Amino acid sequence: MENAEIAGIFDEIADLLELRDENPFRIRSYRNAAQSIRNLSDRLADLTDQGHDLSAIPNVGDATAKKIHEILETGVCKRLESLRKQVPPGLPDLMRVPAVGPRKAMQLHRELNIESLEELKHACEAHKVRDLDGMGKKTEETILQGIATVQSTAGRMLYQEAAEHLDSLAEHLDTVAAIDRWEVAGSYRRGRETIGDLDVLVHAKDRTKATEAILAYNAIGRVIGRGKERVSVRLEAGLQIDFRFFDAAAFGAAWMYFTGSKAHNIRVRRVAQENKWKLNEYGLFKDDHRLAGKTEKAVYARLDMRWVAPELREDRGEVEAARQGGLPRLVDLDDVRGDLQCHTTASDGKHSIQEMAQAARRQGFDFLAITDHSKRVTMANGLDDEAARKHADAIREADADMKRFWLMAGIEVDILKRGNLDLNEKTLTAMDWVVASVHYDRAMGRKAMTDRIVTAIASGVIHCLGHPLGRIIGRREPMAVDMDRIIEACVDHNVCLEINCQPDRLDLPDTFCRDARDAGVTFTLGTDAHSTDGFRFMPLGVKVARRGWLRKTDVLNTKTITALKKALRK
Ligand code: DGT
Ligand code: CA
Ligand code: CA
Ligand code: ZN
Repeated sequence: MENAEIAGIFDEIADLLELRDENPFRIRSYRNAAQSIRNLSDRLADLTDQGHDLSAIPNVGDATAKKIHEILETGVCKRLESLRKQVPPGLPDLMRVPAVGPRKAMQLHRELNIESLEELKHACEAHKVRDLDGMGKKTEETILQGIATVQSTAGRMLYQEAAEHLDSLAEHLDTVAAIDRWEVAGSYRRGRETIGDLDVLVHAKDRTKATEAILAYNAIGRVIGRGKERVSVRLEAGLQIDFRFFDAAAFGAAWMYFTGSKAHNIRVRRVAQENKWKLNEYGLFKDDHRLAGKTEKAVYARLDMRWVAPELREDRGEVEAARQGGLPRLVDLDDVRGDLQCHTTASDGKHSIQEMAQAARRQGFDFLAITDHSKRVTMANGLDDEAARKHADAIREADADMKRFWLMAGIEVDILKRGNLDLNEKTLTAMDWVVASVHYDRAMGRKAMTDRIVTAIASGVIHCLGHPLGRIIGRREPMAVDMDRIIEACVDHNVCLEINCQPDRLDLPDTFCRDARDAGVTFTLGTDAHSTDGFRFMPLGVKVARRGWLRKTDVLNTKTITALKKALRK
């Protein structure tokens, strides 16, 4: 069982407790535990096997540790099972809709007998919801929008969660002697933010033996289909995995075909057709003669194309670029020298300045910006002017102790309702690094929200706009803004756009990165780490950057300390 599933159990317990209107502190503690577990870089199952004390994990007390052991041993949590019986089954689903909290969910159930997202959708469309106490036309519209958000990711999994499942699967596959080679393809290889299913290609001399070995994997819940060419399974956690067998002579063509995207494939196939050739998952063919197929490179090359990085294979102009030698040289994880957003115990982080700095250094970073919240974010214990300045002093003191490393005194300052900033100018100009973000009062029109953000960008005291669209994948819609105006303002005032690396944010999303890049915007990568484990999300941000066609020069984090200092003086 993976950490994400265990975290999911605690989140569900919290949801159910909320529906039952129980002690808010207890609810909070389950949520915090879920969050900590998601951020953990070690698998709970491994920690347990190695005899570690789980209650040493932040936000995991003795009672929670006991539940984790129970879940790992039995696969279920009794507390959850009994809570489930006390609440109508569809209600937790309703609560996944952004505008629907526990109180509204109960009310919808009580007064309209609604038990599922579908029923809620129908009720909204039939305008039955607007007449309920405390709701109205606006609520109804917001709920409908929220249902669309939830449904757009229904049946899909966050990239990071799929990555954890794949890591465990990889350990298993690597021990199977019958498998000569295996590779992952599909949306996962292209680095999409959510994954429908995993596609795995296998080369094995003895396919029967390989199939037996694959099916012995202990996280499999159900075998969906099994044949000579293919095995499909569903993990207990719900993720489907399609394994397909190919010979070495076709492996490259197959990898290309199943990496997709479908739209990319169709375009490449057209290039083949221009030559009266045929391209499929077995190779590139002239009549029955295979021209290429062993490697992707060979297939692309035979088509007179450069090899296209998987992240670009979305039919956004990459095929033309590959034919004309116009593909960008994409930024790489190895180019990244530091992290420009993280939190410490000064606001809502779990570790101290020193602990975060040491962890960043272990990660191989040369610099780290500590960017705790400002006071408006009361839930996170945000800092006021005085506290922010003192914190900056403490950061610089810690920095003085670290050789060849720059610990940057920074802040994540809140952008208030009218675009003014939550801390005064004197505080902000004294910082090495200022990220500005919207966290509250998100419900305003597109024009007003754009004005608000542009005002902050034009303040002359911020370096970077944090998580620009404020979306949470599958849970919260991106804010409605005029991205063109924001991009223009960023260029005019030399302000960066952040790519936030949190698995459920990945914000700015890839599709916007390219426009901003073309306009001349510089980007930053921020893991937004809230604990020392959080730095490991950097690769996710890099994937987004690559999908957005960004080069090394487009990303501020790739600079050396000296070059970064120079850039900031400008
Ligand atoms: P997902 O699983 O929804 O996150 O997205 P993908 O892209 O992994 O899609 P999936 O698993 O249905 O198929 C994997 C790849 O196989 C897909 O990206 C392209 C290729 N493929 C699947 N069906 C077709 C097809 O009908 N035509 C072409 N040209 N390619 C296909
Ligand atoms: Ca797939
Ligand atoms: Ca598939
Ligand atoms: Zn933030």
